[in-house]
Amino acid sequence: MSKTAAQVSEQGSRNPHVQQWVDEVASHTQPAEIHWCDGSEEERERLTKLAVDQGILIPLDQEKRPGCYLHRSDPNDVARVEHLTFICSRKKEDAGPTNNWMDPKEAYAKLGALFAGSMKGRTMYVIPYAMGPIGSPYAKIGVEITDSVYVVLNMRIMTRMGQTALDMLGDSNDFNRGLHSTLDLDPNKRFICHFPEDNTIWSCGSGYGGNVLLGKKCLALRIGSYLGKSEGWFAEHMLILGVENPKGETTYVAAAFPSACGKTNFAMMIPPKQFAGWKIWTVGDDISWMRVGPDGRLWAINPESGYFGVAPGTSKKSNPNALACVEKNTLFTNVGMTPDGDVWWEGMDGAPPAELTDWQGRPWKAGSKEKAAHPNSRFTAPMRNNPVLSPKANEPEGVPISAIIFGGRRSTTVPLVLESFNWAHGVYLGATMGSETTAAATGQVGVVRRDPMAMLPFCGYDMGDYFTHWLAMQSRIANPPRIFQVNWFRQGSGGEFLWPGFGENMRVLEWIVNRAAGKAGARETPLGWVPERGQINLDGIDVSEETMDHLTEIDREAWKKEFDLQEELFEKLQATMPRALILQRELLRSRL
Ligand code: GTP
Ligand code: SPV
Ligand code: MN
Repeated sequence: MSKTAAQVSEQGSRNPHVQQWVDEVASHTQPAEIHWCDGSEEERERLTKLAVDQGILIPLDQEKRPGCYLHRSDPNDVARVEHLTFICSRKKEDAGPTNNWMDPKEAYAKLGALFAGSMKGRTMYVIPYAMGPIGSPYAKIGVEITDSVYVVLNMRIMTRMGQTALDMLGDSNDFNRGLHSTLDLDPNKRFICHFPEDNTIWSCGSGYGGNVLLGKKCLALRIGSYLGKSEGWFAEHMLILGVENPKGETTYVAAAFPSACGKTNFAMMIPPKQFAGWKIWTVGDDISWMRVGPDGRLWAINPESGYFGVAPGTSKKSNPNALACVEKNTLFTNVGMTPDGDVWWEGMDGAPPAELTDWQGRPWKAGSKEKAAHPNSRFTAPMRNNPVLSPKANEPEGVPISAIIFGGRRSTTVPLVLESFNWAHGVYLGATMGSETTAAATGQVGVVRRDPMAMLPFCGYDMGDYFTHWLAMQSRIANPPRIFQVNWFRQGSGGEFLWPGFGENMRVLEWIVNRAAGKAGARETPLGWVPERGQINLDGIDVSEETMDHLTEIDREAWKKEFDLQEELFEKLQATMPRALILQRELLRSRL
């Protein structure tokens, strides 16, 4: 462990490009030592012990939760920071009006000054990783340099990390260069910068997941979407699941819901007992990379290998498979801890324990007004723990997608489910999607904002150009998936959810896969096709046909207001908004 930086570095990667870059970064950040991550079990054990010794990880009861640890982040560093996230394209227009932009020269200078000497006395970790199954023609390689052992241990779960990724890279110079330094967690020195033209990410001043696990939102979505545009594919904030029917036929679906709006839950749901013989298989819970296959269909891979999931609300009732995922080898961030070394969060089964340690390490008592777990507390769990992991999750070619679903969190206006009239209309539905903000990003929670295709915080280039890309792909997809919109979050007058959600979403999904197979009836409305009365199986749930009518109703007055709210997005993006979407808007106006 006490070798000099140069010695250790020499034994590391033989890839000359990685080597040269690591040397450059080391001479700039001046770490005490350099550790090349090999991804081995021995390495995990050693680094975990180190993290425990340094107080970065707290061991949980190893009998109850083998291999599980708790991490408490700095209370000012618990979510993504959209206002400190920048797209540093050479031209400002290329970032577009929905992204923060910084001149790349300025960004390199500003962050370069913060990185100078920032790893003095610390270990610099070099993490080679693959996004996508090893050997997949669609996978991409990244190398993240970080001074955080927490990042290393999380990346080990979330990506295929270590020697295997270096082997896949070979001598190529085609890899993402990601640099992260924790600094002193001063929010004034927190910047998440993306340089799409350089395939580079620089992140400093944070230790929170989405800001620092650079393979995830930074590479797989922001840089990925930019690459997707130039190379002709999609990088999307979508879960991927397989729905198996009682005949054993599996249909694959991809769904984009904004952060903390139900992707993990939907991706691993258990169908209700009325759906005997139906099964859901998880391919991915957050990100989908999709390409056109030789058969003219859209094929999707999940670039990740773990789940960085929202803890609060996860229970035996809502998501038993997620609970199974976190039984072992899981890192918990900012949840509560019970006196016997287990975890707890709001919305878990049963009554809260009388006493706890809260997410900030303070004593907490049942009945306290403060939350024991932070609303954006998370678990990092390996996907192999998932009892319903799809047998295709590691398939290099991915799975063929038959339906794409867009969904937001809307307490009013937006119906439970509808199907678009065609591809361009489906793109319009995704593009104009609104959703109430959540705790996944810092800022006000619960305000409706436009979140096109759940990609507002994650599109690495101009959003109007992104819509153009979606429209242009149609001509390349001979057998396109059908496009749907859903809303699980409509509320009644007392603020209660009208739709039971979670596993019961299977009832809506059944209609969707049947429609995608051309097998279910529908009624035309100004917004799209909706299920006819009786088309959604309501056996065994307490949802009356009247509530169902309300859930699928289209209130023209509310929709006129919604139509005006969408105008803001069209105005903001007027420079590049594709004509086809302006036409869709005109068509909707006339239908309304
Ligand atoms: P990210 O990891 O942030 O991208 O989020 P996600 O989309 O995977 O969100 P997740 O599935 O973790 O859901 C987050 C929140 O939505 C939790 O509080 C859930 O309880 C709630 N939720 C999920 N599905 C449903 C549903 O069908 N109905 C209702 N009412 N709430 C739901
Ligand atoms: C999200 O916020 O959409 C997440 C969590 O999936 S993070 O990785 O922090 O972005
Ligand atoms: Mn997400």
